[in-house]
Amino acid sequence: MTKKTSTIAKPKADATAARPDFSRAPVNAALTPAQKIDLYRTMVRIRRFEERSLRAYQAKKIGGFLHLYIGQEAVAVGCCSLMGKHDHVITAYRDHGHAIAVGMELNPLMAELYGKITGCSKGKGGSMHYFDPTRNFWGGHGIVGGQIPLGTGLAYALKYQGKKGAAMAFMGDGAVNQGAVHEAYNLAALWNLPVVFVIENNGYSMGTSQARSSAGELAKRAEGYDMPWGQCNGHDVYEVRACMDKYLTLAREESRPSTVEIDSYRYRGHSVADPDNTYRSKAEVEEYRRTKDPIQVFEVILTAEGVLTEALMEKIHTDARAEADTAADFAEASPYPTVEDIQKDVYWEADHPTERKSQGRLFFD
Ligand SMILES: Cc1ncc(C[n+]2csc(CCOP(=O)(O)OP(=O)(O)O)c2C)c(N)n1
Ligand SMILES: [Mg+2]
Repeated sequence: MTKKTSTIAKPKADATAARPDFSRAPVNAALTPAQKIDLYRTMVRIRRFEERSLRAYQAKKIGGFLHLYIGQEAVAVGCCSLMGKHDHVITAYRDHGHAIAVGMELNPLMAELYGKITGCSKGKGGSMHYFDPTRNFWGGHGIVGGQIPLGTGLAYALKYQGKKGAAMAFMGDGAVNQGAVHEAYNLAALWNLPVVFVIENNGYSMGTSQARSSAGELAKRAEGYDMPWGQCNGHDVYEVRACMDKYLTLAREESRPSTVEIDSYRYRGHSVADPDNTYRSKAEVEEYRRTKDPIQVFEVILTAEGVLTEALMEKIHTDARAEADTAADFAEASPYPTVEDIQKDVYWEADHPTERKSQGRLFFD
């Protein structure tokens, strides 16, 4: 194997600029050095996985959609790192970061992108439909805002079953304009459900900026439903954790819903097939990369804390690259689903014909 030169971007002047210090928030002060490195490693693994998947897409190994999360890693990692046994996560189609942050392995994730039977959804879901019920991860949904009523249902189940947990229902800034989101807000508030609605505000819904599509403060709409709400910067994983801890505790301890808007940015196009230069400038993207990249920001913080060294940083990136390459090899070597597999896992009734009680036709001929 050829030796790769390091591609770690050295922290630039602006990434090191003074920021509010969230390291002392109780939820961060309680972290061990190893746990802090784990947060950093998970962000790096997400990025390396996605960079590798982009190369596979460009090599025509992956079909369909591929919505990259690059630039937003601190949001999923910060939120999911707070999960307890009874906490649940549901999100939209930009789901790779959340899947890795809840602990899913890279092999079945990459295989899913390749449409292989070894994928986490047996190759039938693709990029937008990662699932892992064993890790309380409920997808991966393609209909904008469609996951929000489902996430509210996860919270309803927790309350119904008397479990002390919270559901985190993630959505983009574009999704807050969907009617279903408001129906979900209403029921969550009316029934005091333990859900945190997380708006990942990356500034754009496809090619439409927030300024061109949405009136007012997005999180503030929660006020109309008497729900508490908050906002935070999603470029600093410590800040995400400090903010989300408050609202998750409210959900778990008092069964109160809330809305949290997390400011973020995506560096890539809406999906890899979309042109990216028609609605924002290269300078804008570059400015975010230079000043707010979540991985670089955390590198600066952990280096100042004496937790991260240059050598360890290098090793984490090298290992993550190798892990992503291994996942691509695994996906390549895996078989496709067979024709017989196509109609499996679609309807419970079709997979359990002897127990079926419903009438009618399940599939078209
Ligand atoms: C109901 C519905 N309308 C339109 C679309 C097409 N569509 C896919 S993604 C998207 C933009 C959503 O933007 P946002 O919620 O900000 O999420 P982001 O892509 O930024 O993560 C649109 C309009 C869809 N998938 N579902
Ligand atoms: Mg958006």
